[in-house]
Order: sequence, then C-alpha cells, then structure tokens
Amino acid sequence: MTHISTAPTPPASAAVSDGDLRMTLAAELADARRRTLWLVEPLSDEDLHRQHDPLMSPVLWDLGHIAAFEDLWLTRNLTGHVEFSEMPGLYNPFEHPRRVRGTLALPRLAEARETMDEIRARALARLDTADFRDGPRLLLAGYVYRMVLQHEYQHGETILQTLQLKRGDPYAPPQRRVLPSPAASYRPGEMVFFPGGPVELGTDDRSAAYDNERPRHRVDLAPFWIDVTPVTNGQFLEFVEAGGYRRRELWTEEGWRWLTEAGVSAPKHWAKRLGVWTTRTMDLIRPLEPLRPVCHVCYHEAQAYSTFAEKRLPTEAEWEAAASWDPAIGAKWMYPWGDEPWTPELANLDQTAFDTAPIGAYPRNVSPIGCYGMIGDVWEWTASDFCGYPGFEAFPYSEYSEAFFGPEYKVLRGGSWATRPGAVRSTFRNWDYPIRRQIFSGFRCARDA
Ligand code: AVJ
Ligand code: FE
Repeated sequence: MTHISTAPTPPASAAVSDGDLRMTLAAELADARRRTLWLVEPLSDEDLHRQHDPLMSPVLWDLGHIAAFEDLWLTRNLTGHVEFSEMPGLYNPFEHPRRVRGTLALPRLAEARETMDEIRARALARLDTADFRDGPRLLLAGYVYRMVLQHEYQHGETILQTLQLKRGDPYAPPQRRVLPSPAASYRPGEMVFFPGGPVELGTDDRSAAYDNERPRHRVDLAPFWIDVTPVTNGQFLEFVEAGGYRRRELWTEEGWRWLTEAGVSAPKHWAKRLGVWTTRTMDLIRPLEPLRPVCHVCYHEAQAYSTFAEKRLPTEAEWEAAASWDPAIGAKWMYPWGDEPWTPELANLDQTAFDTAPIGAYPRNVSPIGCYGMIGDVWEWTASDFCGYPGFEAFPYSEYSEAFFGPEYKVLRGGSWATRPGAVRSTFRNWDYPIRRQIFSGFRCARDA
C-alpha cells in the first residue's frame, strides 16, 4: 500500500517503456473482446436482435456500438479531432433511445463480427506507433486505450443486464465460476464508526480515471456510522414482511409516486411460489438466500428500507471515505484492501460467477475502518445526485459525464459481480435514475453519529 500525498498521481506508464505499454494494451484489448464474445456465445441471431426490454438495447446494438466507439477514439480521433456527435448514426446513443433500437436495421452477427475485426485491426496498427509521452493529451499514459477498454467492459455489464431480462428461454451462462464459501460471519446490520474530519475524495489520475472522478479534493465530514456489509436478502425480507411496501411513512413523496405507478411489492426477480420466496439470477431460480446482498432494488426501495431500519443512505463522500480512507494515518487506497490489483480471492467482480456471493465470502475485501464488500457483488446506491466535483473539467468528451450531471441521477458506487475489475475502483462513480432496478444494485445504510 502506498501513502497518497496531495501531489498528482504519476501516470502508470512512468516506469514502463512505450513498447511494454503497447504490448499490455494490445493484450487487454484482446482480452476485452474475448470476454464480450464469450458472453454472447450462447445467443442466437434472434436473441441478439430482439428488444428484450424497453430499457435495454438489442445485444447486437451493444456489439456494433462497442466497435464504433473504438473506431471513433482509437483511429479517427488519433488522426485529427472528431466530435463525439460524429459517431455513425446507427450506433450513436443520442440519436436513438434504447427503447427503439429494436427497430434499427442492425446487421447479422457475422457481418458485425467482420466490422469489429476490421476496426480492431486498424486500432492495433495505430497502437504500434502510439507516443504515450509527447503525443496528444488523449494518448498520454495510454489514457484513450483505457477509456476504450472501460467502455467495452461497461457494455459487457449492460449486456448482462439485458440477459437478466431476456425474453424466451433464460440465458444459460457458458460456465459459472465457483464462489468461495463464507469464511467469516458478520451480523447483518452491524455498523462501524467513521470519526469524520478532513478526507480526500476523487483522484488526479489521468491514466485510467474518468473526468468525473477528478480532481482530488478535500471534504470535511461529520462523524457517522456505516453498515459493515451490504443489506442482505434476509434483512430486506423483514422489510417486505413488515409491510414496508404499504407503509406510506417510509417513502419519500417521489418514492411513493414511483411505488404507486410501478405497483411492486418486492425487489425485481423475487417471486413467492407456494409460500416460499425465490430469487432468479439468469437461469438459476432458488429459494431466497438470506445472506446474499439484496440485488435489483431501486434508490427509492433502498431509501424506504433505510428509514424502516432507522438509518439513512450514505452520501457518496461518506461511501468513498468508508471504502478507501484510513483516518488513523490520513491515507487513501485505490481499493478497500489497498492498492494491490484485483485477484479472484479479493472480491466478487469480473462477471464469470453470474451471481452475488454470501456476505463473509471475501474476508480480505475490507476497508481500513472495517467495511466489507464495498467493491463487487452489488452496486451500492448513495444519497447523492450525480454532479461534477469542484474544478471539474470535461475530458475528453462531455457526453460521457457532464451531459448527465444534475438532480435526476443518483450515484452508485463499488461495482457488482457483473463489473470487470478494470472498470471499478474506490473513486469510480456510476449513476442511474432513482427508479431503475435492472442494474445489479443494492445498498448499505449509514447513520449520524
Ligand atoms: C456509466 C454505466 C452510466 O451505460 O450509461 C457506456 C456507461 N457510457 N457508454 C451508461 C457508458 C457510454 C454509462 N454508465
Ligand atoms: Fe457506450
């Protein structure tokens, strides 16, 4: 673990030669594509073209869009400046809302694969001569390649959201990684104390972080308590059985309006069969497991549960401090466990488990103050709106983050089982509408000291 001072983090490439970085990036691009194609391998052309849900694109659109984004940033934009809006019409997300993408004239898989290969070949040829030190800002420390990699990883998670909503036969994962069994026991609902005081949030990293994670800045936090683990199915079931979905006083006005319209009475993919609650993840239906984190709840459900538990949702500043700040020594880490890169023993990330793990399965996934499971398993809703940090500068395009700043989106943190490790860290910020449940989303609670 390294102590982070207030000086900007040196680019990751400082110690490696351009040649080594080129090889690493080429290997990561190959790995990203292997994974994307592996995820969609079980799907027929019909499955790929179908609009499975109004919230999601046909999977074939995601594939074409991944390639078009790569073409835009790794070839066209490295030759001369191209605006994001010049992305080809078919795959431009702003020209076609998701709910109508099923009506687009999308190519068959074989043709899409050819386009993907052809764009990749051009990107690799350009990578051969990339100058990561004195070239354009986009290329410094290899940034634009990591941006494109993270984009493919993120669309992999988007595809998994679609597959969870798949019509017809449920999606059968090509293979499922076996998750570790719980090695430690925690009492769900137990809390740890964060003493408050000055903490540093965000990062100055320019090698991988998104613009919305910058700049690193100081925030003064009041002392607070925060849950040791994400809220579990067992805890959420207490809320359901106590009539949580019928008790007006637990919901905000906006939350109650959503609930009335949505007419739901349990998290998405929960069902009660013959008096037994079950959950479904892809093609796996099983009795509700009380020790797995609750998943597929929206912000309003998280908020109502928190009120029921006489707690509240953490702000994203509290979440990041609890995940990455060591108040004893004034240090901040990339991940709760330190700066060590992810390995399968550390946290449930990287998609191939196709499932959340019971709490206690990852005893090393613990932050300095003692919060478990902040990275992996489920994204965690926070109380915060998605906004730019003080001194925010859009880079390299405002359509990634800035276009979504404002009170209509809430921030989620920490990644899920469906997130690839390169696409998450303690400073990473995700966002969605507070009514959304198709994401792999849970939460943990906080409380004032
Ligand atoms: C960061 C997950 C909210 O999917 O809307 C993908 C990621 N941005 N392509 C999204 C993204 C452009 C983004 N989220
Ligand atoms: Fe995209």
